[in-house]
Amino acid sequence: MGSTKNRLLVTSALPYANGALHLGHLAGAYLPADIYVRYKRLMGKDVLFVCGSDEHGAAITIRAKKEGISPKEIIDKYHNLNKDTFQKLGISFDFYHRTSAPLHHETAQEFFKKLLDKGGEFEERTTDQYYDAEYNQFLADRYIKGTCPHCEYEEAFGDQCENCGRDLSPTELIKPVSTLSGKKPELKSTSHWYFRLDNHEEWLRKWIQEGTLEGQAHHDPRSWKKHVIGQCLSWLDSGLQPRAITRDLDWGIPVPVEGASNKVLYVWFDAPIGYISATRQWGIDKKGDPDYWKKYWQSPDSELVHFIGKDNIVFHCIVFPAMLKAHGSYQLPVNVPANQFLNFEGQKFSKSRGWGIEQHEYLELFKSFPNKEDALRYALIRNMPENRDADFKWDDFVDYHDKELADNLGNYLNRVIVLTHKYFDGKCPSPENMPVEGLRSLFEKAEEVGRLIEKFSFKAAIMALMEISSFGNTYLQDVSPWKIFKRDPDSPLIKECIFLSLQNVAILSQLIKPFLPGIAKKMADLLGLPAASEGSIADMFEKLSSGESLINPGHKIGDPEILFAKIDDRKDRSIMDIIDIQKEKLAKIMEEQKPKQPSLKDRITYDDFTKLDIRTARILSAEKVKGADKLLKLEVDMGFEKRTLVSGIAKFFKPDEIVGQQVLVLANLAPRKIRGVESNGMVLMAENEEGKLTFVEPKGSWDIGFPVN
Ligand code: B3M
Ligand code: ZN
Repeated sequence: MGSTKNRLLVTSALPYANGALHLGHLAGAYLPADIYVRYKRLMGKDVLFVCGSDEHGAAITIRAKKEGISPKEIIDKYHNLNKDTFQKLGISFDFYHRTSAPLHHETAQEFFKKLLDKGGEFEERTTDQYYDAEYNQFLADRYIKGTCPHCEYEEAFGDQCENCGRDLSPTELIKPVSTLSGKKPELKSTSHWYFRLDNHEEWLRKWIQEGTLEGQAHHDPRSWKKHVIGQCLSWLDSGLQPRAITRDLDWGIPVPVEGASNKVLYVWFDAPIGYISATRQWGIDKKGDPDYWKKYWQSPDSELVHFIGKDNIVFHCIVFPAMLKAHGSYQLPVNVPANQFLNFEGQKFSKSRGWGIEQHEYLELFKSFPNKEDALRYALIRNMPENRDADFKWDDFVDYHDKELADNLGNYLNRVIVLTHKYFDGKCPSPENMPVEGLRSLFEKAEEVGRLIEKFSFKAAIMALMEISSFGNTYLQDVSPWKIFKRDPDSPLIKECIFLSLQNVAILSQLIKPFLPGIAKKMADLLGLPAASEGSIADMFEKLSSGESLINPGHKIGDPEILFAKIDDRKDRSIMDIIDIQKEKLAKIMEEQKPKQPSLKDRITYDDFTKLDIRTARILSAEKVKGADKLLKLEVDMGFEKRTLVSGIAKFFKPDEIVGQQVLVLANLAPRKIRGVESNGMVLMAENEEGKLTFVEPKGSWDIGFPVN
């Protein structure tokens, strides 16, 4: 099962150390990676799992400036918080590094130098960039805000509009403003190094589409998720461009070139190299060998897998592989099983709106809940956004725990343990004949869970595992040893049934290890089996495939114990109360968001409505009305004639921006003079709570002069 390579290096996206992580992050890039590495370790593989804090980038400096503290204070705080929280949630990194570490700076600079010295990979370009004269500095894309040219969102950043999600470049923004001084930035020329990504397009396409590299098979492209390949191909189809990999900033890794003072490596150039420096540091600290990392990065005997969220696909599937290939000594990832996003109760996580829950908050809130880590892990795996966005709901969280973990798994385990005590004094009975067929069928079911994990289908894998438990419950019910006992207490059927049931719970106690490590430990204790150890799932498969049992006759198991106390319990509401408070909090936020009940105008009849003659039209030209800062004088084409209208929209639209705009015009409004201009009709606008206006227009391009009924 799985690949034949000896070593496996797994990475999870390096979180920015400027904030806490929420449950969506956990479900996206950390939990799936943890399941995978735990499984691989239990299969006896040499696995290294690295991650760490991404501590550069403009977002960190902006936050520091806003809070009036140093970037160092920010990164220290969040590095420690995130590292500690991951550990509490059982994310089993072998090493959690940070990109502010000296070894990382050195590694990233060496990488840059290597590509620079090689020639042909970089080019220097001089371009005009926004500069804040008051602060004497060039502005990183994130430092510039303005109106998005696509959706008119006024708070768009210079690199991306968070409203419509489109990538932007700062010069595309309408009304750009520096977030430092609040003033309009000026354009000034500066030079930067660009990575010639365009030179890598051809092999990247083959590598992604066919899984080949330099004519050799590299990986099976069918093992990659469709949405990952789709995103990569759409990038490749639109043509790769050289990308600037340096910035004018004072926070980051200095560009290792004489005379390049005040320039640092772009955060997305250095961050993925963070995976390499983490491996280097681990090798030094844990193996005492400064070259140990090469076994994972530079040996064909090792495989690399990156776990990330879908917003990082391009960097991990196109840019970083191109960097690694350009360098020449590195292995490329064999898979990048990116997840989609997790929403929270139907909306995006949003810290500013208080919508969602952060990982450390969850742990704090539920500190009195003994199963909190595994209950959360289960809920997130059960509903993992593997191929499409998913939604976390508190009601599901309770149901998954109570109806699946407690009613199915917990109940099954309890029944088997109780029956073993009842009929065999807590010892595994010895069946008269080895139930070979029964064991084989259990083996097949167990193998299926492993196969699904190998395919990164963690949700299906945990459901297959729960199926094994349901199957066990049904089998117990079908045989009903308690009924047989009444007729014939010495029946060999009872021994066989309890023997097989014990094998089945032993299988479950092994297979659950990668998913719910805390519960796995409790199950192993209850069954008197050793806790997780490297290779123990491989040993299990080995035994099952040769028809051996996992629990041998005579083996003594522990006393029955309730593994999962239900959350939604009528007597003990302690955990349910916490959830209810969370739900109430959300309901309040929803209430505040609702548009306030408008006071509607008096009712009119249909005849009244038909008196309005509303027509489709198009703006031909627009100009400011002298002496009135709110008004624009518009020339509109009504199809059958041209009209002049005066409209109070100057605060929201520049005259030349709206030429060609489709509009609806109330055409039979009596003409009136406004500031000396006769207005002959009215353009219909929608207005929001803050008084912001937007045009109302027919969908798509529409003929003009036609009525709206
Ligand atoms: N820090 C971006 C993110 O959290 C980034 C990932 C870096 S992985 C090399 O979305
Ligand atoms: Zn936008």
